[in-house]
Amino acid sequence: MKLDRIEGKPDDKVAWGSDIAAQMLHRFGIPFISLNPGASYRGFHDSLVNHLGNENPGIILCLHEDHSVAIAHGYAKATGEPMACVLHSNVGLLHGMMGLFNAWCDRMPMIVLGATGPVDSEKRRPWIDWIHTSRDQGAYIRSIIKWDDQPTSPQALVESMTRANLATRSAPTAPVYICLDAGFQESKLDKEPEWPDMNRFRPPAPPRPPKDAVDQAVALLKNAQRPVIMYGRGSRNAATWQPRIKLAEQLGACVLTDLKQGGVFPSDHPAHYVPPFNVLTKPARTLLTEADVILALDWADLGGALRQARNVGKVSAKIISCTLDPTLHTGANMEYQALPTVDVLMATTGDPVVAELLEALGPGARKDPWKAREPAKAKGGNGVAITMEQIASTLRAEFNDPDKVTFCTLGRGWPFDVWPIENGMTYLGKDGGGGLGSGPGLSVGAAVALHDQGRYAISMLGDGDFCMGATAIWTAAHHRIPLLVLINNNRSYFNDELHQDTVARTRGREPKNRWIGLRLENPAPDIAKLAEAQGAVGIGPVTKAADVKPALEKGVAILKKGGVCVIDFHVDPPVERQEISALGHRETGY
Ligand SMILES: Cc1ncc(C[n+]2csc(CCOP(=O)(O)OP(=O)(O)O)c2C)c(N)n1
Ligand SMILES: [Mg+2]
Repeated sequence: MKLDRIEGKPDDKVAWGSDIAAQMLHRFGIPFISLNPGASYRGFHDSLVNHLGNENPGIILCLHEDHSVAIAHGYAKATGEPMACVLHSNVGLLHGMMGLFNAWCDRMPMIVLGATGPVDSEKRRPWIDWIHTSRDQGAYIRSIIKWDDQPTSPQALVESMTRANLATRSAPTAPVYICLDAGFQESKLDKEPEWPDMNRFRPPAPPRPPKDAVDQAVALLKNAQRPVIMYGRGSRNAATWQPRIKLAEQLGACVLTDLKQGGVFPSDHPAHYVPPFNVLTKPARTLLTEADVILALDWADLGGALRQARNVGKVSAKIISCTLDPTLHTGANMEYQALPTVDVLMATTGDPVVAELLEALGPGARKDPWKAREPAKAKGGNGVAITMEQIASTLRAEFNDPDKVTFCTLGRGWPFDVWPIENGMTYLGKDGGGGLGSGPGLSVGAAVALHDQGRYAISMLGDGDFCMGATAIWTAAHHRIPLLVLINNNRSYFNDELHQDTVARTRGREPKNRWIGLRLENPAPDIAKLAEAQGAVGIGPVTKAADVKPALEKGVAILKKGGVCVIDFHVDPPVERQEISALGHRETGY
C-alpha cells in the first residue's frame, strides 16, 4: 500500500486549531483517514499533511464520500477497530449518509470528522461559505450515529474527541461524528491544550453476564435435548473462535449463523446445520420449531428469526439471548427489529457469554449435534454456462493456503459447501444497512486492513452493486491496495425481478414483464472497462465455463503481486432462483 509523500519536513508545532484534531487522531492510533477534499476543512487537511506529515493517519483519497465511509466501514469489519473519515460540510455529509447508515446498522466503529462554517458569519466568504454552513449539522445524521459534537474551544475539542474515541470503541460500537468549525480550525492557538493520557481513557470491556442469568442459562442448557445456538455478531479474533466450537460440541447443539455478519463458526462443522443465510431457509425455520432451548448470541434480528420460524410451526423452546443493542435504540429507525420473546436476557455481547457459559458448564465430553446437518444439494452445471460453484472451486485451486483468503463481502449465492468459512477472517459479512453501492468501498476498506497481514482480499459483488460504487476501485489502484473483485453479473437488478414477479402474480398480472426497468442490458455496462478506467486490471466479460480458469489464474496472479483486478463473470441466476415466485417470497415472510 502506498500513501502520498510530503515535500520537506512536517511542522510538528501544534499552532492552529485544526492541528489539535489531527493530533488527537494520531494519539488514538488511527492509521488511516479516508476523504474527498473540501474547503470547509482546508485547515484540518493542512494539519493532516503539513503537521502530521500524512502519516498516522495517512490520507486515503476517495472519489465519492460514500466510499470514504464504506472504506472506514470495511476496515472496521476486518479489524474491529475504527478508522477515520472526513465529510466536507453539509454536501459531503449528505453524500456519505448512505454509507453511514450501513455502518450504523452494522454497528461498526468509526470516527467521522465533519466541518461547517465559519460559524462566525463575519468570517464567511460570500455565497459558498454561507450555503455550506448549517445551524446544527449533526442533525442530518443524529439518528444514525452514536454520538456527535461541535466543540468551540481547543480544550473542548480535546475532550470531545476523547469522548468520541471512547464511545465508538465501546460496545455496542457505532460511528461518531465531530463537526469542526471552519473558523476555529483556522484560528491561531495561544498555547497547546492539555493532552489526555490515553491510558486513562480506554474503552471498557463488554460486561460479564450476571451470575444468576448464567446459572439460569446453564440449568436450561444442561437439560436441553435439542439445543440450538444462533451465533450472531462476534469478534474476528482467533481467541474467540475455538470457545464457540467448544460450547456447541459440549452441548451437542445445532448451530445457525447469519450471512449478514462476518463468519463466527466453521460452516463445515457437523454442528453447522445449514449454510449461513440471509433469510432463514426452510430447514433452519423447522429446526427452530424443533428446538427445546435456543441460545441466541447477539443475533441481529432474533425477533424476525422467530417470526420466520413461526411460519412453519410453533416455537416452544426456552429462549436465552444476549445483546447490548437496545442501548442504541431510539425511535428514529426500526433497525432494532421485531421484539423477541426471551426467557433469560443478558445485557452483553456474545463472546463473554460463551466464555462464562463454558466456565460454568465445566469440562464435558464432546457430543454430536442432535440433528445431522442438511446435506448440500448437488448443483452440477451444464459445462457451458458459468456457475458460482465453478468459480469458487477454480478460485480455491489457485491457492496453496486458501485459509489466508478473506472474502471482504459476498453477493448472493456463494457456495459455502465448496468454500467454507474456516476461520474468523474467511468472511467479513454484508453491508449492514442494505444500501447498494457499498460493496466496492467495503472491499477496499477491508483490503486496506489486510494488506500487511499476509491475507488475500477478495470480494464477490453483484453487477448493480459494483456499478453504483465502481469508482472506489480507483482508490485501491491509486494507493496500491491489493484486491481481487469478482462480479456475479446477471445483467440485472435481479433481486427486484423477484419482487416484480411477486407483485404481478399477486395481482393476477403478467410476471413475464418483471424485467422491465430492471435489466442492465443493451448494452450491459462493460465492467472490465469500468475497472480499467480506474487503473485496475479488468478482465471480461467472461461468458463461458471454459474461460473461467484462465481468468482466475490471471486475476489471482495480479492479486498475489499486490495489484488490483476486477473479473466480470456473466453468471445466470440459478434455476431455482429464476423460478422463485410469489410463493417463494411469501414462504419466507418477505
Ligand atoms: C441505495 C439502494 N438503492 C436501491 C436498492 C434496492 N435494491 C436492493 S437489491 C437491488 C439489486 C442489486 O443488484 P445486484 O447488485 O446486481 O444484485 P442481484 O440482485 O442482481 O444479485 C436493488 C436495486 C438498495 N437496496 N439500495
Ligand atoms: Mg445483478
